Amino acid sequence: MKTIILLAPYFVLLCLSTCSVGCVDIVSDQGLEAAGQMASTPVVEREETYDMGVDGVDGAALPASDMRLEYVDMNTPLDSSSADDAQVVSSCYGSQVQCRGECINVDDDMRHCGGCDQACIISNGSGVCRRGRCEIESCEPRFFDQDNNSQNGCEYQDLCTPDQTCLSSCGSQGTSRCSQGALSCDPPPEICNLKDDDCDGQCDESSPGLVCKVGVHRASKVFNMKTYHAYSTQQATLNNLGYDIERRDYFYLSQESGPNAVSLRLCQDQMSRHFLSTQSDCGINQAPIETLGYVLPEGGCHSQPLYHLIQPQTGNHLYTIDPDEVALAIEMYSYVDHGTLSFVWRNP
Ligand SMILES: [Ca+2]
Ligand SMILES: [Ca+2]
Repeated sequence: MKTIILLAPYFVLLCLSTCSVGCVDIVSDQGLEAAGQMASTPVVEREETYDMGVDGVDGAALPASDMRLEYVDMNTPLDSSSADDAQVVSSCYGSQVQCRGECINVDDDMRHCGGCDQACIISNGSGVCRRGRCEIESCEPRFFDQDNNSQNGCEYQDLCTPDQTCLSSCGSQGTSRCSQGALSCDPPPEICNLKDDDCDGQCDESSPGLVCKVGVHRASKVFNMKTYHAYSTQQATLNNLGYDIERRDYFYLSQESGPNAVSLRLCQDQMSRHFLSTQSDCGINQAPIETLGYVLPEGGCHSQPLYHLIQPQTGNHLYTIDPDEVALAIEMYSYVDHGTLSFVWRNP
């Protein structure tokens, strides 16, 4: 079975006899083309299912010599404007199709993208018709296409507000940033404050243009066959007190104060022995020789203990960051452990 259209001779004859205005001659090929170009002129008078070789359903099938057969796409509604516009009978060339009386390349036409009357419109943005598909060209400010679906256009609206104060992942005060509608908090640059500001896991780390810590030299001298120690950030201070540098930059102090930080001072007792103290009067009601820097009595900021030992016979004060040296001083040189003075840093 094949669906075909029968053009009854009586309609042809009617046309032939009355053609003047608004009617075309469809007997000739030229007439068919003209019919296709006139959207309002009906080409099909009636249609029916025709079984070749058998009389019509109503028994009034006409001889082949008396009828005109026209095959059309039955998926296209005959009474719709687009169907009229996209008739098989067309004068358009190549891949163009006829839409509303115009020959259109539906591959790149914004009004007829991929087919007649399929306008390329992108919600909250602008589109472009490529190869018959309507694609997103750009989104309006603060709108984004997050699901890569052009059907719903730029569906996501960015409600994020940039350049606002926010809390970074390491607790510092950062600045809000918006990326594709997502809010994030950029940490600030590192500064000297005994905290990790840039969230890199390092506290007051040195970088070009930033030095937060100062090295403390360990010096010693021998007097009456006995060894004494002193500590200072200034080699000149130690030399003036009669000491020689034993370990340069043995440990580090912060140059800037911060939460829970206290000053570390170089002091001297009545017997001219030198020691370190976090007290402003050195704990002996004496003014310190100098303030060296800042330490953390409770630790933090990747600091480590500064151990304090005293040799009872000489009264020498020994400070070390090495637990092995603590054990050696006690075992070999009879030092007495005075615990942890405070917390300092091994590296700048
Ligand atoms: Ca840091
Ligand atoms: Ca810092």
